[in-house]
Amino acid sequence: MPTDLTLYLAAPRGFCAGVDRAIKIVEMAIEKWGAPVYVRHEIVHNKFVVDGLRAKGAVFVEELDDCPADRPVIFSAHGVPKSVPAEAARREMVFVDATCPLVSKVHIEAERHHQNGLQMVMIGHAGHPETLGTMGQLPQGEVLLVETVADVAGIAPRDPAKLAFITQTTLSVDDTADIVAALKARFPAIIGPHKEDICYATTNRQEAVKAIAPKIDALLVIGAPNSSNSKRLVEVGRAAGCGYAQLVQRADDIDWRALGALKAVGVTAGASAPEVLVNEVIDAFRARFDVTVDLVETARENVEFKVPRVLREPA
Ligand code: 0CH
Ligand code: SF4
Repeated sequence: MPTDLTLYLAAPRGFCAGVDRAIKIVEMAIEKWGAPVYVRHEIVHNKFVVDGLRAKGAVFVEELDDCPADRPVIFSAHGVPKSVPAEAARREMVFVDATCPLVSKVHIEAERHHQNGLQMVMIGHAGHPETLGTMGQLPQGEVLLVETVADVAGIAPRDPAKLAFITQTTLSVDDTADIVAALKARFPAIIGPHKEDICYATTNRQEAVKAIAPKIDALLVIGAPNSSNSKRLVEVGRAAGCGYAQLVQRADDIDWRALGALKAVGVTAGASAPEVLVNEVIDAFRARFDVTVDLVETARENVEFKVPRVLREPA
């Protein structure tokens, strides 16, 4: 006789508007120009998505240098340094930028502050493609990176009175608030967005995790190990008191022994994780428990982004 288990399913979870658009861009580019279409970096950080597009004719590379000049190339949702489209134009390549419009908005913010003579502080993760892309909008030395509250004490701006901050879009809302507070304490004149640049999707997914955390014995976040927003959901779950919170790429990754005897489990998915993997995880629980699914919806999303015009026009 299987034991009863309540599975709290967070909503919103999974694909955001930027991911949806980026995947559509690759699919439409293959339809328009035929295979192969090159993609610089994983279009979004999910192996399942990448493998699916590869099967349709996408070729994933890390650098533009790895693409032949006579095939179209797409830039990933995370954004690229300015040097990348510049180089593609120099090589006379056909390129489509799948950078999420909410990441591009941060690029524009950085540019505007720079034109107003301000040096930038970026709150983000070193080496992450979005951080590299956003910092790469401005000349070297114009963007100082901070990852933690402790980093704030270590930066040496040219003129502390002429500073602005920007952030990665997929950070922890609470950790970022602490870093912003530290920046404002050390540099009272610093200018920034109203709160930070964390996007609606990141914010909503974290809120939904906070809502289910008090009800559950364990939290599973479906997402990839290189997915910033997915990893943040695990941290948010732990910070909200969930003793066991794990990132899993799909059902096969679930460590049933570590989960132990459960009465209630929480399931969510990062912005780059497809719903088919959520269903796979739910089915894996159904195979072991008598599951009741309880949807906990903390927000409704209706954001949609159009694909670039070049893909809406006939070939
Ligand atoms: O969360 P990150 O930025 O690592 O990226 P992802 O997992 O591919 O999710 C989509 C977000 C893309 C840029 O904001
Ligand atoms: Fe855009 Fe936010 Fe999705 Fe990133 S997580 S692609 S910024 S909507």
